[in-house]
Amino acid sequence: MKLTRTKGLRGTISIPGDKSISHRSIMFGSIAEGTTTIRNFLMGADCLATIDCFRSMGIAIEVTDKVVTVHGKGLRGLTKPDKVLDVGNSGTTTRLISGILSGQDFDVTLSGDASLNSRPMKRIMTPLNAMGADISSINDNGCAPLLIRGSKIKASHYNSPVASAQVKSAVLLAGLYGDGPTSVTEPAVSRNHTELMLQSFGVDVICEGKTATVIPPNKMTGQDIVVPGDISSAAYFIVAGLITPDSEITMKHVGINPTRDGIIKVCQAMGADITLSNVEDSNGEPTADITVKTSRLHGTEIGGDIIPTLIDEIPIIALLACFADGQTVIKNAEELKVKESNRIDLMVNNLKRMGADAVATDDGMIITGGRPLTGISLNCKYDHRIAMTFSIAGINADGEMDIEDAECVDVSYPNFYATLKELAE
Ligand code: SPQ
Repeated sequence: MKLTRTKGLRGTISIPGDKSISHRSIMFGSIAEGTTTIRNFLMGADCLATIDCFRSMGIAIEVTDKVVTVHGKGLRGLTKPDKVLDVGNSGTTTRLISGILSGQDFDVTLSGDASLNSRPMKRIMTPLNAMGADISSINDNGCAPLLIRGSKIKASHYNSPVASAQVKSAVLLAGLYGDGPTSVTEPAVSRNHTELMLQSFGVDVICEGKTATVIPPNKMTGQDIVVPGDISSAAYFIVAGLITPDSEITMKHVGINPTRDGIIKVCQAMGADITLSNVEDSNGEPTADITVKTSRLHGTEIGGDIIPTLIDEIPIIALLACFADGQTVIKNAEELKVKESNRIDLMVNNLKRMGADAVATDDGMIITGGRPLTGISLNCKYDHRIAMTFSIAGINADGEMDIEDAECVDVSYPNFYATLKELAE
């Protein structure tokens, strides 16, 4: 994909469904009784992998343009797949499904692409195995492929060393099959979609400060879900609207759950012209229309408890910082090293290649804004968030930006380039 400087991104767009919520809607619909309907489901490659996994375990899932319908079979209704479950590029699929599969009465093997199979899985194996699960790394390297042997799950409390919704969710989902309440305490609150959606499916989930507790239910009941627009996808157009001259973009019906809205707070702290309107509730998830206009920005410091609320937005925030006056310091973000790529290295190295003043630190980066950027040729290691970030960089740079593996945006935002083109016209 080749991109060159663009001016005046203008228009009103809808943002595809939230990836985290879409995954959970398929998983919980499958183990609930009755039908779950899902509107604005994200048809990205990661969520389609989750659908395929549950179809392989005997769940009928119909997909049309407008609605996905899951015919749930209850907590004990999954059946042994006759092949290895292919989790593709998706960490969420792998880690959440592992929690559910821990408590089944059959064995399963999970495997993904090269990036997925190099991401750390000990972080879920350790707490799940402590609950009585039997999960092993087939190559004995703490990564997928994983062999999960269905087991009896014991109620448990886990003090998680990382603020990770995937770790928290894996433990809580195994806890659905436990012999008593299971709780997780994290160092900072990570996204809470699992807790909110389990509650809407009728599960007793108690959230107190940094601890979430699940009480094993007798059953879960199918729901009608409308998935909010994904704030992590909106983030590319929030930043594009702020840094591209002569721009004004409105994004409709975007999720603004406080465990995900760190990007909005950071934009405000940097002096951005960003407004929220039409605030509504969608199955317990708050949503709003977000409008941004080209803005004069200044640097800021980002660290501590806000990090889990914007972890996937740090690549695009790093680009934003290149267009702000002064220094932006991002710290406590070491989790970026274990995403689809090492996002600290990939961002800093390539921003530097474009001419930016960017320095990698052990747990983040320091960026001093104001230097002009020039297009480069880039391989994103198939990381969708890196590809979208450098696409927005490319339309704000001199020369030509060439992204070799741009098709990886399909993981979370299949229409990304079409929407970018629409706004530029
Ligand atoms: O699913 P995957 O590949 O892990 O996706 C990412 C992303 O950038 O889309 C992370 F690479 O999002 C994670 C996010 O970083 C999705 C997620 C969830 O749905 O629970 C939680 C976060 O990960 P973690 O490790 O902090 O729990």
